[in-house]
Amino acid sequence: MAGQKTEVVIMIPTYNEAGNIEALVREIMSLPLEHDLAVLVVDDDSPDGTGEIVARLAAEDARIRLLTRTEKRGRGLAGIEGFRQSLSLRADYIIEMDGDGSHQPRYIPALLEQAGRSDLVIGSRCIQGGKDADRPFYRRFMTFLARNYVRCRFGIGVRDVSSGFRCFRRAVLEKIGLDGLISVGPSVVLEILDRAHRLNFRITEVPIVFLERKQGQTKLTVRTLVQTLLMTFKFKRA
Ligand SMILES: Nc1nc2c(ncn2[C@@H]2O[C@H](COP(=O)(O)OP(=O)(O)O)[C@@H](O)[C@H]2O)c(=O)[nH]1
Ligand SMILES: [Mg+2]
Repeated sequence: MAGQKTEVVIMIPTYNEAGNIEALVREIMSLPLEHDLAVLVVDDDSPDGTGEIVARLAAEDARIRLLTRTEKRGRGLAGIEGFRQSLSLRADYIIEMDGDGSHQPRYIPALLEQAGRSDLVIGSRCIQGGKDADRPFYRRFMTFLARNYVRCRFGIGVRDVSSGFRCFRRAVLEKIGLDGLISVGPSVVLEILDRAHRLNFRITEVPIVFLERKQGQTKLTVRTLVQTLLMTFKFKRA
């Protein structure tokens, strides 16, 4: 990945996304961008064959990479390893996004554009122009409570604290200390935001319309949501 252009790595953690990943990766690779783009899929050895699909795509295009994890599974562990690898790929900007079709590649240019003016840009469902998927009332209510709880707990002005569609300047991931993160699961999204906020990085939001996942099932149950919130008590506040 040599050259003068800005290097962007799109990091996608996956578990059982065989029905979604190929279309997503192809759409990302066809974006008209000035930057040098690489896609890194971090798959936890999904039983549905997600890894095999990505390996096939990677064989066709050197800008597509697969990192297969076979140790302990988890959205958090996968994301942390993916960020580490992204840094070693010399990325200037690292974008994380879900592999289920909820996060649309068409917002990547807007995230990158805004990243010229701030350190961490969040794709936000909660600002003007943003929208969440049409979900059942109880699910939206849970999200509403969780989000506001986290905003109070962290004392943070960011609205969409739980968004996993975000663009980091390299320096953010270098300074937050990936090795010290304790999240195994989805709480990693909150833990990284908390650290970036406490290190006084400039955090801004750009609107995104979040779609319902295309195929397959969410791994987020009410139990995971509660576990995620409880994890915030364990984050190191040093
Ligand atoms: N590598 C890895 N990815 C995961 C794991 N759990 C979830 N993901 C991925 O993280 C993203 C978000 O997960 P999802 O189940 O859609 O959660 P939701 O969007 O909050 O309902 C998707 O791309 C998942 O495939 C995991 O244990 N390991
Ligand atoms: Mg999802």
